[in-house]
Amino acid sequence: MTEKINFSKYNYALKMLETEVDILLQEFTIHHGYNPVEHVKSRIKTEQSIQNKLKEKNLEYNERNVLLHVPDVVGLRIVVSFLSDVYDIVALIHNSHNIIIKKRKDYIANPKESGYTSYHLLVLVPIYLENHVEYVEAEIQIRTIAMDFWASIDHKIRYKFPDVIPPDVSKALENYAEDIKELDKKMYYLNKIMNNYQENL
Ligand code: 0O2
Repeated sequence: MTEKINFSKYNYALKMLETEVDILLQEFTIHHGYNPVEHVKSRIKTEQSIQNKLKEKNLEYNERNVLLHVPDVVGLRIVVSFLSDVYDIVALIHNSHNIIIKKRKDYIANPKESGYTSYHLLVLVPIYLENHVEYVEAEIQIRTIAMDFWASIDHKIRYKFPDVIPPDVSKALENYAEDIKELDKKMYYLNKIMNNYQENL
C-alpha cells in the first residue's frame, strides 16, 4: 500500500516563502524605484509528480524518500525582465534573514544539455510550529521572461514526447536557446541605453 504523506509542513513553508519573497520584492522596488519582476508563480508539487520523480530514481514513495530525494516539493519561480535582474534577485534572497541558501545552480552560466537556462536556489524555509522551528527545503527558480518562454514551450514538447524527443526537435530547441541568450543580451544593453537617457534628462 502507498504511504500517505502529510503535506501540512510543505503548505506552511510555501506560505512563509511567498510572504518573505513578496516583502523582499516590495522593499527592492521602494529602494530602487524600479520593479524588476514580471510575475511570481508558486506551487506544491503534485503527488503524481513526486511519485514519478522517485520512480525515476528507483525509490519507494514514502515520507523519508520525499524528504531526502525531492528537494522541490515547495517551488517558487520569479520571472524578471532583464538578465541583470536575475542576479539582483539572487543577492536580495541571499541577504534575507529568514531564508537560508543551501545550494546555488547557475544554469545561466552553465546551461543544461537541453539548452535550459535559469538560476536555481535550493533554500531552507523556517516554519514556526507549536513547540519548535523546523526548516523545510524549497526550490526558487529565477529567470528572465525570454528564458521562461523557452522553458514553457520545452515543457510542453517534453509532455508530448515523454520517452524521447525527436532529434530534429531537440536540436531546434537547443538552437532557440542560443537565440534566447542573444535576445536577453540585446535587451540588457537596450535597458542600459534607456537608463543612460533617463540619467541625462
Ligand atoms: P516541474 O514540473 O517543473 O516540477 P540534478 O541534475 O538531479 O541535480 P534536477 O533534479 O534536474 O537536478 O533538478 P534541477 O536541476 O534543480 O531542476 C529541476 C527543475 O528545473 C525541473 O523540475 C524543471 O522545473 C526545471 N528544469 C530542469 N531542466 C529543465 C529542462 O530541460 N526543461 C525545462 N522546461 N525545465 C527544466 P521538474 O521536477 O523536472 O519539473
